[in-house]
Amino acid sequence: MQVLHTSDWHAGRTTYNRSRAIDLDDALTEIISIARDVRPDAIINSGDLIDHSKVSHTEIERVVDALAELGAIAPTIVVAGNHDNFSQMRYLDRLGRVNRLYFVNKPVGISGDHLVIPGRDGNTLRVGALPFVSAERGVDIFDDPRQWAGDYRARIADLQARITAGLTATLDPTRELTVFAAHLHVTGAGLSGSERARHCSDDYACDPAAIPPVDYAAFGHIHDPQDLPGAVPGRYAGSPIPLDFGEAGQQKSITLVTLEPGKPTRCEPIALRGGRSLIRFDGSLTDLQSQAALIGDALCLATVHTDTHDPALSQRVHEILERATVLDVQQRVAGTRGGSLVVEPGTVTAQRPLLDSFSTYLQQIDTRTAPADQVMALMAEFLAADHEDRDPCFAVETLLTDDHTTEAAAT
Ligand SMILES: [Mn+2]
Repeated sequence: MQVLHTSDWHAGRTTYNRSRAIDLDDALTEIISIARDVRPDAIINSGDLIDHSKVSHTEIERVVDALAELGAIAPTIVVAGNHDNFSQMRYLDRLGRVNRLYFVNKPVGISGDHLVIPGRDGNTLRVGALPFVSAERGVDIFDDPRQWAGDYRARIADLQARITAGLTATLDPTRELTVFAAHLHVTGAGLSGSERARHCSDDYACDPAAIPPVDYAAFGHIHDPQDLPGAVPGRYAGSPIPLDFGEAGQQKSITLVTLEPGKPTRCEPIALRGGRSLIRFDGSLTDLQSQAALIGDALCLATVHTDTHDPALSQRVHEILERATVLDVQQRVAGTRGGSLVVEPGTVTAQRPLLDSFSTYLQQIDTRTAPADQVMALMAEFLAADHEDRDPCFAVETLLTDDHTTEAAAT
């Protein structure tokens, strides 16, 4: 049997505020065309279909179109990642099953509930799956929430052991093959720096020895395509495009897996174009001129060294790189101290000074439509949410969703 494994599409992703939709479109077109050529028995997407909870409907529509095309080629299984909207997965699953699309937002395979995919060669695939389990929200997944005390590694190992037991019960190894699909960070995997930092910390690192001993383990979460650490045959399929500069230069791919009872699994990465490249240029204007053709239509961060201050530098860079998307231009004047005026994401460590500066700024400009303390509270929540890598949460939002008829009647 053959399985095509892709992952981490991150629809709705932006890089330096620029949409990556055309890059993802290109990659999805390529993935669909590979799937048409290969005609696999199953397709697995191991999570992070969308980048965040507020992705536009247009971007979700693109993802749905691509999945519908894949579903027409072979049954397609999507396992929820840490960036996905778990509730959305629930209703997508109901609609999707009509079109051979399975959206998994809770562990599958513990109690004989694995997915069964018949192969054209007469063999059958049993698929167990483990979506991303957040340390905060995963509580209801475990038998006894009172035992959930933060030992993530042990809990995930236990879940994987139970999925293994379920998957291998009554298995006929002469005609049945097993696949385990998951969105997890396994200790020893090579990070790109563009994965959501909080969900790739040691708190979230799982034991490679705990991966179920299946014929193929289809993993998502890490963006650089690579073999799984440990002894089980498996891959991180990786993201189909470089999502950020941490992934610049990585050869993106999709993995074609060939499975045959009693034989070792064959994993073959098929290279993807990967959309436009991400390039950091560092040199003089003359260097830039000579490299312009090479930079082409890339998304480019340019650091340009000049002898004297050039106020029109940014314009010159844009003219030289007319096909590229110039994200940022930094000028380094000879003899002056280099230093970035731009605050790079992740470099702000102390939030307090930023809030203090904002307070000073507010005092200077004053507020018109809301009291200053309310504006400060909103800003504090924005900064805290950014620092903790979560969506901001405002008490006032509950007014939009809660039932306030009683209060309304009273006033
Ligand atoms: Mn991801």
